[in-house]
Order: sequence, then C-alpha cells, then structure tokens
Amino acid sequence: MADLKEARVPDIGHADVPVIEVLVKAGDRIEKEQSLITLESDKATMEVPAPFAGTVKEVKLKVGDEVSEGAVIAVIEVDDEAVAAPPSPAPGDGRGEVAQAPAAPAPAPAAPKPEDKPAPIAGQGVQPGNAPEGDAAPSARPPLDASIVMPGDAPYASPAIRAFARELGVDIQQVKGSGRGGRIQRDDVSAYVKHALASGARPVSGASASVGGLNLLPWPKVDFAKFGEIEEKPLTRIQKISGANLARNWAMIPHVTQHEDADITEMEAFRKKLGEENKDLKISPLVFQIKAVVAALKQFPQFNASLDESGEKLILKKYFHIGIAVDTPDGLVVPVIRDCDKKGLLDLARDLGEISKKAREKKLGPAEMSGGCFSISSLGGIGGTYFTPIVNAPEVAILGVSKSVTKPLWNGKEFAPRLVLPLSLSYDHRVIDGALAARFAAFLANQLGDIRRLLL
Ligand code: CAO
Repeated sequence: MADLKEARVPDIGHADVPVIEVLVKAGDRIEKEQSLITLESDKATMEVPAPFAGTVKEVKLKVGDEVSEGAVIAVIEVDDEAVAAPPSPAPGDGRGEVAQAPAAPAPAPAAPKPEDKPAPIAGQGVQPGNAPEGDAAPSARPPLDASIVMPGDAPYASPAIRAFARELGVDIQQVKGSGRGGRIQRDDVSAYVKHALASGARPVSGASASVGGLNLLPWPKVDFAKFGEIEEKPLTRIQKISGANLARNWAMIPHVTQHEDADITEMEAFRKKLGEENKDLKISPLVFQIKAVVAALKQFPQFNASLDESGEKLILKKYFHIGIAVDTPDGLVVPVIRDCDKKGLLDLARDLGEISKKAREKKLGPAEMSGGCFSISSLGGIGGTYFTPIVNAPEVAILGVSKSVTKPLWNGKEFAPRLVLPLSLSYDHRVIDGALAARFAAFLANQLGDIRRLLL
C-alpha cells in the first residue's frame, strides 16, 4: 500500500530562507529529485529536490514563507518501490544548482528527530565550469555553502531554466533576469531568443559564443520625458540587423585602425578625364579605391581571409569580392561587387551605380550582400578626415575613406599643392599584425598615388 511521507527542507546552511517558487501542486505526479521549491538566500538560489517519487497530496509552503532545515514542504504519497529504495543523490550540472536529493525524512506526522532529519545537500562540484555531467555521487555531504554553489557574479537561474536555455542553445550568461534580484525566468530566455532571432544574431552557447561573459551593466533606464519634450521613433529593420552585427563585431574583434594619406592628384585628374569621356557613367573615386584594394589583397593575402568559427583556422580566399557600405534612408547596407579583379574601371563604375541604386530602392537580395572579402566605407562625399570603420565580420579588415583635401606637400625641393585622400584601415588584430597593416596601408596609398601602376 502507498505510504504518506513528508518532504522536508534539508540542511541548507542558512535559517529563514525565503521560498521564491513553489514548483509543484497537490495532485502532481513527481519523480524522485524533481524540484519542489526554490529558495533564495542573499547569496544563492537553490532548488530543493523531491527525496522520493510519488503523488503530491498537499503542499505545505507558499511563496514568501521563510524556511529553515526540517520545514515540511509537501506531503507525498510515495510509490511502493520508492519507500524501499535508498536515496541516490545526483550532482547538479551547472552553477547555482543543487541537485542532490536529501535522504528520506521521518514519516509524517512525527516531528523530526535528529536522526530523521534530511541529509544536507552537498555543495561541491558545482563551481563554474567544473560541474560533473555524470552521476557519481560524493559519499560525504557537508552542508551547502551557498557562496560556492552560486558565486556572486553567476546569473541566477534554476536548473530547469538552465536546462531550457541549454536546449535552445542559449548562453545563460547573456540573458538578463527580470525576476526578483535579477533571477532569470523562462520568459527571459524566450525573450532573449526572440530578440536574437529578430536581430539576426545567433543565440549560441559554447565555444563559438565566447563573447559571453562580458558581464556588461544593463542598459541605463532613463525617463527622458522628465527632462523635456521627446518623440519615440522605432529603429528600422535594417538598423536593427546592422546594429546587432556592428555590436557583435565591435565586441568580438580587437580593432586597430591604421591611418594613411594617399596623394591622389594624378588619379583625380585621370578620373575627371575618364568622366568626360563617359558622360553616361558616374566615375566615382571609389572605383579606383576598389582597384587599389584588389591589388593590395593580392599582395597581402592575409587581408583576403576569414577566421573560421572555431577561431583556429584562417580561410584564405582566391576570389576578390568587395563590399561597399551604402548609406540608405533606412540605414547602412553592404552590397558586394563580385570578381573585382576581373573588372575594369568602367565595369566597376557600372556595378557601383547599380548596387547603390538597388540599395536605396531596397531591392537588394541577400545574395547580393554576401560573400564579401573586404569592405570599403566611403564618407568622402560627405566630409571628415579620419574615422574608425568597424570590421565587417567574418572579414578581417575594412577601409574607411574620407574626403580628399588639397594640402601643401614637400616634394624634396618645395611645398606643392597636392590632393590628399585620408585612409583609415581597421583590422582584426587577431589575424593581422600592426606592421602588416602599415605595409598594406602604405601599399594602398602607393597604388592610388601611381595611376599607371593601378591600371596595370
Ligand atoms: N573625396 C572627395 N570627394 C569625394 C570622395 C572623396 N573621398 N568620394 C566621393 N567624392 C565625391 C564624388 O565624386 C561626388 O562628387 P560629384 O557629385 O562631383 O561627382 C560626391 O562626392 C558624392 O559622392 P557619393 O557619395 O554620392 O558617391 P560615391 O560614388 O563616392 O559613393 C556610396 C557611393 C554608395 C559609397 C555613397 O553614396 C555612400 O553611401 N556613402 C556612405 C557610406 C557610409 O555610410 N559609410 C559609413 C559606414 S559606417 O556607418
């Protein structure tokens, strides 16, 4: 015949710990070690597992109750075999988890005697990163040390929520908790995934998500209306997508920007001449920059490369597809001009005209924005001197171009007026050394400064 037993709070190392979740109700069928309640001390959250399988007859606690060792959580009609079976504690699999089952408590309704009290929960083996996956159980069970189980900087989340996050491939460190004391709830994980999908980012965990653990402060919450009149304007879809990509690239890539000047006096004279001969075509300075970049990529193949997902291999590309940042009313897009090494200045001018028009008319397809090897971001038509473009991952470098200005340059005998183009080369320092970047930038400036070489 089935037996009624009480599940009690084990030795948790603290007294008067608040119950923040009751995870079962009367009538629930529960498995041994299934979590019954969640407790939260000032240092830790911990779930108390069922000492035996059975059916919950009555729950004796509610959220907000403060409990100590021995408090009755629930009365459980215990399965026959569970009564006979010895407790088999199992280690948890993550931070903040307490997955060891307390030993069977004294039968109801007797008050707990010292020898009947639930066994303490072991706290070892659950520090960050060393949680065992198997089911080997420690024989001794020292009282729970909450600070070991739940280090202060680890996210608050129950084992069930951690399991849920793992199932979805979410790095729990990335999720902001909305529960009491920043506790992560199921809805927080779902909201994180929804946001990641909407923004084009991947809710990854594991090695490829090593950006996890930045431990950034939450975004400041400010009631701007308190300070004056405001208007709300939702971000466009493009802004959301490019914003998420830019944020990831800025956070994950160690950027360095190398500045250089190119004397483009001759190039500009040639460009004007070419424009007069081809009035139906806009010959942008950008087409010369694309040519120069292709020459530099051939000379320095490390720039025409991408790190693979593991970050341990460099993929060197034998093709030359160049991405061009285009400013549109809805935000920044980066269409790609393919096989730039096989195209002349006029072909490139035609392609550039087409992609910028398509970009501004929102007619670019995903295929036209993928496969780039290196990007150019030109603000030359607007102004400014130098800036720091953000590398367009998985590319390893990007060229920022600013507005050319006439400057006096020393030619060995005198100062002469020359048209100078400011270049800003940002690169991924994991892949490219500073010396190599300086050589690349100098080579680029030489190419732009020597029109004959560029046209070869
Ligand atoms: N120095 C001086 N003048 C320049 C120049 C430079 N480096 N680059 C272009 N110009 C001139 C052009 O020749 C053109 O002059 P004309 O009207 O006399 O022909 C004028 O500036 C305007 O050029 P443009 O910007 O319209 O065209 P473009 O071919 O040079 O560039 C494109 C095309 C698509 C790159 C550009 O329109 C664009 O969108 N740039 C912004 C890119 C951007 O936002 N980057 C930032 C990314 S990070 O947020």
